[in-house]
Amino acid sequence: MILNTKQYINGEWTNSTSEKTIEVINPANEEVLGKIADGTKEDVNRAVEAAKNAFQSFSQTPKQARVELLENIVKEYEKRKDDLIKVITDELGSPITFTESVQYEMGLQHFKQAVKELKSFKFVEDRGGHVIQKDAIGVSGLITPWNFPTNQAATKLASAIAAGSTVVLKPASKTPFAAIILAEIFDAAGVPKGVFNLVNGSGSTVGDAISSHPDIDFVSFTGSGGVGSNIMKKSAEDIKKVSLELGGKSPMIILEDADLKEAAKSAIEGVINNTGQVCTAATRTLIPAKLKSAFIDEVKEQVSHYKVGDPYDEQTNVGPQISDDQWNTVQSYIEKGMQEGATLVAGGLGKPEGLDKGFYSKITVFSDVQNDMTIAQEEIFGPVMSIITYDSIDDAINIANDTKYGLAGYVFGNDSGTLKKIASKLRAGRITINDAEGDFSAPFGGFKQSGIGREWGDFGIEEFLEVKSILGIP
Ligand code: TAP
Repeated sequence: MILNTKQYINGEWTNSTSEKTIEVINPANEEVLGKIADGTKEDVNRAVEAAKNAFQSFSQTPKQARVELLENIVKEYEKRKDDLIKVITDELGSPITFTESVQYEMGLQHFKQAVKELKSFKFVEDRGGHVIQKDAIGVSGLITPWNFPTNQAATKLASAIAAGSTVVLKPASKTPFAAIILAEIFDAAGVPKGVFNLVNGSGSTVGDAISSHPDIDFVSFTGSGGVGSNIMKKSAEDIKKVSLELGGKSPMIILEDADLKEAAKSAIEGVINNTGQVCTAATRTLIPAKLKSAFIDEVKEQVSHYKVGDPYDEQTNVGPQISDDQWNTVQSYIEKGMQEGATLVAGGLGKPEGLDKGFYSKITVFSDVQNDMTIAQEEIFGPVMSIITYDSIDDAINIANDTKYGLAGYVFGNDSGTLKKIASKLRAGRITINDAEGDFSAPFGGFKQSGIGREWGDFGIEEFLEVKSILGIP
């Protein structure tokens, strides 16, 4: 059992002002994995004070010093590879191969990318009549979800350090142990006292105290829309800047000339990766009406080869949901899909055979989904695919855009003109054509209710900066 009930404040592991603890459950076996502090408002106050004091000097450090600091973080992160992979697999239940290739790797890439960006980033620019100077925004509160324990924190932390902002991080209380290792990494990398502070505890206490603290200048949040909206309201009291990375209901448009086998593989992986607990998951699969039965046959055949089960088995593709609550949520959406008249093609209610212990769902595929059904409109955060048919390209674009979200969109096909037209008309922050490789310099964030602001690369750094114009320099 992992017992770490301390907070990392001002460069030291200190006791929380509360003796209460929160239990962390391993979702693959339902056993208690460890305990963390159930932090308090007072803990947040201490962390903010440390971050505020550190800001005075950290915001003025030369760019080269921050490049070197980020390079040290990269080195220390790589040294902790095995620990991070184990802890993420245990606390999140993500399959070991996915933990290594995606969970571990994405966290690392954000720090590496920040080094690259920072080297060429211009904090001062002479524009003729005036000079633009970009200053670190101040103290930032970072509130992160459980679905990518290092990636979600790393994108914010790397940008904050690059910009010269000091931070208070509150990770999800379901997956706090990867964040504790991040604190150890920052400590070992020589991050100055007070620049990085970690406060564990519940969202309703610690998260709320961050959103309403008058000395926090910026809250960068990733998670659910409801909490995001709440954070905005709290931050409005003293006009704090917020950035919100919220949910999605992203479409994958498969065109008539697409390779159906490849497209089906990508569509399945788009809903099962990380057990469907991905904000950019391609949960609505849009297929030409005339290809419907061929596509369903292909999906049915392929889906039977994917394995749900023990995260430590290298053959496993899909682990458990994060919690019993999340499992119940997924079940209720599957039930709703059946009630509203969608056709169940694979999976369905209940746990897969032989997996009674652990929060495992079946990989579930629905066809005959209408875009106004609940399963096509709401974020499920489970391995559930909704197949929707379309009649023309314009019809596909309309269906794709007909949701309150706008985080991502995916297009599969061969005609460059059609692909470009669709990419330009989708109202979403990230469009991926034909399984293009990820790019950590490309901005990430949503249109509509998927959020406000952008993370990753230089756009991510800009979020942690204020712009000052200086006129009349002699
Ligand atoms: P949230 O409740 O939004 O949790 C995200 C973060 O916000 C966690 O650190 C949480 O702390 C904190 N938080 C909770 N209440 C807060 C408050 N009042 N003020 C400030 N911070 C607060 O997400 P969830 O309940 O874990 O997941 C629910 C649904 O959100 C999922 O089913 C999914 O649809 C969506 N979700 C989206 C994303 C992305 S990437 N967009 C990620 C996760 C979940 P605690 O962990 O201590 O509660």
